[in-house]
Amino acid sequence: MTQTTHHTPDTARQADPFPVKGMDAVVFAVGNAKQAAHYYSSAFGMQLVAYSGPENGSRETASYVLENGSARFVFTSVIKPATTWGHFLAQHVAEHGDGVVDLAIEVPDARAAYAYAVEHGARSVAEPYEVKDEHGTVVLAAIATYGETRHTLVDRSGYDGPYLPGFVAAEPIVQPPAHRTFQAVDHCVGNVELGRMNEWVGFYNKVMGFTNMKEFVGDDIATEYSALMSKVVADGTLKVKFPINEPAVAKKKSQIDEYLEFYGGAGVQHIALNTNDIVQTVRTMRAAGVEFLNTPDSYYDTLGEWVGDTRVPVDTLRELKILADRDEDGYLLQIFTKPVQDRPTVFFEIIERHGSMGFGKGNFKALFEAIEREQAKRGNL
Ligand code: TYF
Ligand code: FE
Repeated sequence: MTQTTHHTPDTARQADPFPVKGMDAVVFAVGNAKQAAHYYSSAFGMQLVAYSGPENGSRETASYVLENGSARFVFTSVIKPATTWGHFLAQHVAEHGDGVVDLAIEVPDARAAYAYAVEHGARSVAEPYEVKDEHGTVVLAAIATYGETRHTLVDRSGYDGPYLPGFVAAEPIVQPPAHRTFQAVDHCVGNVELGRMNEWVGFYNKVMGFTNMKEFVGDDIATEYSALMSKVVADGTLKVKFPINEPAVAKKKSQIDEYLEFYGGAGVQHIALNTNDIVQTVRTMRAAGVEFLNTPDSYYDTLGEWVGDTRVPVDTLRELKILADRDEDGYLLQIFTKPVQDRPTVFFEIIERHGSMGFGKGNFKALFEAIEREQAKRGNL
């Protein structure tokens, strides 16, 4: 199957060694998927679209599939002492708490993608296999990435059901908000152990042919205030973007060390979600009880001087604690939630892009200081 986009001529696409269509799903292993599905519906404004559990033949796990535009999250819990996949999920929750087990990527050919990845050094987690039901066939394969995280490679071109064969369609849990809170996954960030960032960047370079984006946090910023180093890899069309962070030895205890300690190793740190109206999204999510990081007034006192005009007046950014950044391509507006579970591990970012393909470099100081204030409250600074 061929696919064309406005950005990529057919010849370039054919030359792409590892073509991807985009993120397929972010799959979470959680202690209570039924309640997680409610939180992501009522607080994040997502819609339940599919379900798999004991009522339809899944004996050991219950899974809830939530969508918002093209963003798809899957929450899975184990419902009894289990074997194989169920055992892995139960162990994952016991070890890491609620967290991401799979950053699934949609590809035009899962067999070809898997073969390329394994040939280039990926560790196989699942050889290509087919699952089918009355809605059609999906081809799946999986490779390991950092920590206990995996990338399932999904070819769903032969399938027209609600998520995967074995899942049944489901209705929204609550009335969706009047304003759609977000519509796509922008990027998925991994935290890895001290000194291993370049190794994992190299992994994505080799295994998926991903290239490095220009934005990074180097030693200079790291020792000055961020206590982390970061590089971003992306596929040729920029539909899949994976920043990788490692702790830096700095003046303060790194937020990445705090994550690694409480998660029990490397794993997914944050998922960024695209919105067209961050003001409405933040109002909706705050009203539903989602907690965002605070930003001091001093940030807004000087913001206008360097960021210039944005769609949203500075006073509104100040009211809602939204950050802004500008580069040569345009600007972006962004905000970060506090961790969404008791462990100081996984959190979310809401991002509204206007031309900029960056990650908010201009905000790193304000952002990392806000994270450090939260770390200090937890006694981890
Ligand atoms: O994804 C990014 O790079 C931005 C900035 O611990 C960032 O969202 C980087 C590291 C971090 C929190 C945010
Ligand atoms: Fe981010």
